[in-house]
Amino acid sequence: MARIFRDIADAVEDGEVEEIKELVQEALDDGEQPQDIINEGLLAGMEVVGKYFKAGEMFVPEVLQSAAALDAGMQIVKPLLAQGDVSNKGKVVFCTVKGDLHDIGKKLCIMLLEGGGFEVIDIGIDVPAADVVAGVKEHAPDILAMSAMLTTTMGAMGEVMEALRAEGLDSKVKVMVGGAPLDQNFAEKIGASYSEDAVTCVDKANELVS
Ligand code: B12
Repeated sequence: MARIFRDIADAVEDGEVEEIKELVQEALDDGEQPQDIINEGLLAGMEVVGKYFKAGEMFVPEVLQSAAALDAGMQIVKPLLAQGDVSNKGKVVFCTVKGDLHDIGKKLCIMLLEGGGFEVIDIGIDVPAADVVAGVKEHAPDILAMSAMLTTTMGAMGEVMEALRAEGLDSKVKVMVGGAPLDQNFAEKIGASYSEDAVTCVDKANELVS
């Protein structure tokens, strides 16, 4: 791995917000691609954080600091990703479901969807089914995208699907779900589409609007 990517990953791990900004800028000045900076630097660092968190060697405040550093880096590459395609392929309403506060993956998906020409309305984290339905009514999106990172919050996606059916909205909006504990099987069971990461999320969104 290039030195600069390793430095970015280390800075995410250490939650160094200011250092991240300088390093990401340096990488861009050196001609590195935004996608590589995200995957090989920012997310590689977050992966290490995830391992420490799981092992009980890092705690919530430190993980949040790393998340803030990751976000600071993403903000710098974001405008470059959005430059690629200015066409409007469709509208997406995106949320993290009720009970779940994780939003880093959601933000990354949104960045790449916007870069891929979609208009995205982020209705937040910890969003109850009734508010998701209200968001769909208000914005009339082509796609509703939902994220869940906890096995205990996956079920909330099924509740949203039921609420959409009850309101007769299921035939009007395509639903796409994702997040680490999910898989294709789960998505099929609740009647939604699934993709596993931010890159395939854009492919799936393209497929759903075509
Ligand atoms: C950061 C983090 C936190 C932060 C969140 C900060 C934030 N603003 O998001 C904080 C510290 C708040 C946190 C809290 C908790 N967390 Co946490 N957290 C993580 C951690 C370390 C990283 C997640 C992350 O951001 N990854 C980076 C992003 C880019 O990846 P991603 O989220 O997976 O998203 C990608 C894909 O999943 C996909 N995707 C995501 N959403 C969607 C949506 C669609 C539509 C599509 C198509 C794709 C898609 O694309 C994304 C980009 O490629 C993970 C560990 C891990 N390895 O995942 C644990 C983890 C998710 N957390 C966990 C737990 C247990 C908790 C807590 C319960 C801990 C506690 N005891 O308090 C709380 C719960 C709080 C709550 N109610 O939500 C567990 C979940 C276990 C489980 N299976 O249920 C994990 C797996 C850690 C572990 N191994 O124990 N956490």
